[in-house]
Amino acid sequence: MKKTKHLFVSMLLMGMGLETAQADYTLNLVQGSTQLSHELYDLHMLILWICVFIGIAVFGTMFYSIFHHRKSKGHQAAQFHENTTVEIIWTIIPTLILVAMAIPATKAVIDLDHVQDSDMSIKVTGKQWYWEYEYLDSGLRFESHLDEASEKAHRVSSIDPRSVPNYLLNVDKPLVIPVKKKIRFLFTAGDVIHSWWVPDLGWKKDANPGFVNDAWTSIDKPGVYRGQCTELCGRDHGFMPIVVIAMEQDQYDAWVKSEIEKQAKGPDLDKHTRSDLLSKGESVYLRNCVACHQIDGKGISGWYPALRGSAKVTGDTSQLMGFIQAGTSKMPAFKKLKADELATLVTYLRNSPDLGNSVGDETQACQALSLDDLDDLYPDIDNAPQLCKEFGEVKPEKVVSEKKD
Ligand code: HEC
Ligand SMILES: [Cu+2]
Repeated sequence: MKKTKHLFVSMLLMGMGLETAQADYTLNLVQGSTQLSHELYDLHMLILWICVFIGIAVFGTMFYSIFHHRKSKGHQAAQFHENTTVEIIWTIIPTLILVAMAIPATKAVIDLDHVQDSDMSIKVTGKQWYWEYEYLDSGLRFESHLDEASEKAHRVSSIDPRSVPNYLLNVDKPLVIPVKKKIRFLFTAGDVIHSWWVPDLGWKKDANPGFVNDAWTSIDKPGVYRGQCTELCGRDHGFMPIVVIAMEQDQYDAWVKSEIEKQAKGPDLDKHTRSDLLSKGESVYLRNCVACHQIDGKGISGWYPALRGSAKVTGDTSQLMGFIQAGTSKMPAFKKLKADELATLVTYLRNSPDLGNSVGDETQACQALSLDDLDDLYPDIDNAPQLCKEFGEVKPEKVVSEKKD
């Protein structure tokens, strides 16, 4: 009995907690901000009211009959087995209702599928545990990870998640799209099944490895729309939110232009202070490594080795950089890291009190490149090798591939 009481009280508290955590929690479907979401909302309301009407009619008739024709009133039951008229009526009326509901429902399904005549296409790839967006028309491509504040708050118990704005619903780089344009999304995944869901757009779509699903949207008004990966099976889908920013076409064009310039830019080869290197390195670590090696660098026993006190981490820097770029059969390769990211990352790995390492050195971006590679890798940076000569010993990284296959 005591146990039941406890359970009841804790459920009540949980319910109250939910109420405060989700201030904008409502009972009904959200109306959303797109043509499709409005259509789906209207369809939902129509079907709901039909159900309400049927419910009232059926239960009303039933309760009326039970009450007014009760035995104590001396009512005699009517005997009409195999009454053809009644059977025809109760077949035809529900059929008509179903057909009436099927017409708008079919129209909605067809509209959902109508991805043709789009103004632009965006490929969305779900990965463990972030989204990758590729604008097929402009060639823009980037990753969208959980924002740093949420990442830390959910991993460090001393940080109160309630102090983080949009906790677990914020990303470091949102998806930006123009308003009033028909945008076609292509969904796929790089590893496991993910599911892309922004309630305001009215639909959600699975992102499956080896398959491409598509969907479209056209957002009415500028704004920020948030969502989540809603795939259930797997460890960290709850930590790969989605943020869509819709803006006017001219603002969007300016954004694309600046992003493409940023994308084409090589690494930042300037010399940085130690604290700068460490704080940038922490961001790189949180984006790329923390999911496996954990915030304290202790890893997960039996799965992901500890980086705290690891000989590989505290040993030779160029080998460490080579290892990170090459990966192994169990760890992904991080070729995508630019020289400045790699340099700040290894400085962080080797020297961060958070990870419990203190080698006492630092690595500048120039030292994460080999002199010979510089020109090939970054033809757009004038005189890159000259820039890096200043650092004296530039360490060519040895890429020691430990890939077994
Ligand atoms: C998907 C999980 C995963 C991610 C993400 C990941 N690692 Fe690993 N890491 C592993 C696994 C598994 C191993 C063990 C590799 C093996 O034994 O083949 C490993 C091993 C290592 C080692 C060697 C440790 C030792 O003492 O042997 C280092 C160093 C390392 N990872 C650094 C990184 C860095 C830096 C990042 C981020 C850029 C990163 N890892 C991201 C899973 C991961
Ligand atoms: Cu996911």
